[in-house]
Amino acid sequence: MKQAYRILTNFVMPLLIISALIFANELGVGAAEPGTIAGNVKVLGAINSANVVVYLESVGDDNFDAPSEHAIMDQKNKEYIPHVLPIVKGTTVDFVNSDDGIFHNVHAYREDKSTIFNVAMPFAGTKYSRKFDNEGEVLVLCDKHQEMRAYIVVLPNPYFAKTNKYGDFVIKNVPPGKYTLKTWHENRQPESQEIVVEPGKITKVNLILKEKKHRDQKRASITERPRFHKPSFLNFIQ
Ligand SMILES: [Cu+2]
Repeated sequence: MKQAYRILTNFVMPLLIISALIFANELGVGAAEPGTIAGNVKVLGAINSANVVVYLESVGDDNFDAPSEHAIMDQKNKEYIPHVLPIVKGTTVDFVNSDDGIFHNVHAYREDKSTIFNVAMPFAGTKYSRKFDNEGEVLVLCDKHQEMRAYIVVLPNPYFAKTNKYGDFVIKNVPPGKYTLKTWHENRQPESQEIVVEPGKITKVNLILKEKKHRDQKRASITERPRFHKPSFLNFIQ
């Protein structure tokens, strides 16, 4: 009897506890509660502090499924809406023409000014879907209307936010850990900050994006309108 008890306490019980822990881990029980990153980015010298993309440079191995839901880039009143569209890599964007009787196109460029694609959007209701797998900034123009300009910012993970006009942003459900938080803005140098996210807590971040200086000219030239437009529409270039 004594020996049976010893087997139970020394062998069976620990085994049961270990199996229970493995099971709990698989269920996500005991996984650290996520945290929140909230703060403000001031864009000095700009009309307002909107359209700053705030994101985490890397989270784990950055291996995240893209959302099945498509993002939308609308062409309305000769404007791209939204002006800045942050997405996680692998997301499909639906480009839509909502302008009755206006012939638009969507001309998308890589950061090196080479064309990613150039498609005609001849009438209201035209839709073109495109998946973005490569991280980085995509400049979106319309060859017909100089004022039409937008940016798609393709990010490594889903932990990002876009500032409102006051510069406020919130990134929710962030796994606890140490990260490098970075900014993207269409004509400001990126800023970065090392941060720590703790379970169930809010990490506060305040950043300032300074005005462009002459040494920022290189960056400015990237966002200039490229001058080598292909004149023909309806050509789908990979
Ligand atoms: Cu247009």
